[in-house]
Amino acid sequence: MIQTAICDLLAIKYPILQGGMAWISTAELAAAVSEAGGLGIIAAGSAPANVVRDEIIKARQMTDKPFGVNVMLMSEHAAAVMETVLELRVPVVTTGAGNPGRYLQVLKQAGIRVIPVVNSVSLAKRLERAGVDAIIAEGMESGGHVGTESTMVLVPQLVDALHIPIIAAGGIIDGRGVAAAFMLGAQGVQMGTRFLCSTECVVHPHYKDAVLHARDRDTWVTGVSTGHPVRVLRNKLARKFRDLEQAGASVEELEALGRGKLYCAARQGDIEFGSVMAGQGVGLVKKVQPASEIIHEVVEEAENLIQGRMNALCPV
Ligand code: TUI
Repeated sequence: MIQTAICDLLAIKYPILQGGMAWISTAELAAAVSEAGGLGIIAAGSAPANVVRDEIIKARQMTDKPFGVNVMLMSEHAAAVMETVLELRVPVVTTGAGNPGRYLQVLKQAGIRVIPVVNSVSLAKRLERAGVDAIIAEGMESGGHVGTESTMVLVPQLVDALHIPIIAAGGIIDGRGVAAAFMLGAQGVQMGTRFLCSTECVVHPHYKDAVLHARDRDTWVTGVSTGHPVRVLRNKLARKFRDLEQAGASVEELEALGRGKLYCAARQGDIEFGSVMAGQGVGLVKKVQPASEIIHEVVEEAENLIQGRMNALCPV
């Protein structure tokens, strides 16, 4: 059984977290993942607090297992969303796209587990000192807002530098990725892209099709010049963004081009002019299947690999 300190910390069966993807990770997906023994996560994204509140209430009607909320700190509603998770006593908060330092004390006092997503050792060390429960180490293979270090090098450096558990994210699609993350010292994994193609995921069917048809080199990172690099599937919007960036467009112009585009792709199904955020592992996603099947498949494969691969490679 792949059971680690993360299972005890979060009161879950398997150390598998589902990534909080804005406009995509709703109560339906989070509840399905939590029901299957992982940690489902509702993404607040840029939604107002009352929308997040409704999702939390809905998830509670669908599962009695623990789930989390991901707070996107760049959102203008981040502070109000934090108030909501405190009031509703959501057991786990993950944060992204910023430093959650100013919310830590009040979340911890309420008994909420706080797990920030980071992509550098220095910020992780500061957050450990400030009292976070674990760290999600997100490599640049991830979809959406990304850093520059890959999972392969980020995870072991964080494992060496910190004492709290590290959860690996970025490029993990199947049991091989989970087993590899454990070999790097991670005590859990977070997967986003694989869950895009779960039955319960409410993302538009065109988005799921785009993920299913994507191959190894089909993601690009756009927006490096704006200071907010984002990994997306290559499409007409990505090309336009790249051309404008190469032509030296201003940050304002580029940000205006990107605004609202994730919603266009995720909810309206515009996969040519919308922002189809997805990780580099898209080529490994082969079918739409229930979240519980994904979790059980991934866990079984990882367990078999961890037990058997070395015997197969080095028979005595
Ligand atoms: O947050 C993410 N991924 C995201 S958020 C998102 S919504 C969005 N939509 C349009 C444009 C931009 C974003 C889509 N994908 N991942 C977690 C993550 N957090 N990655 C990187 C960070 C991060 C960055 C800076 C964490 C902390 C940080 O701190 C800087 C500081 O203040 O020290």
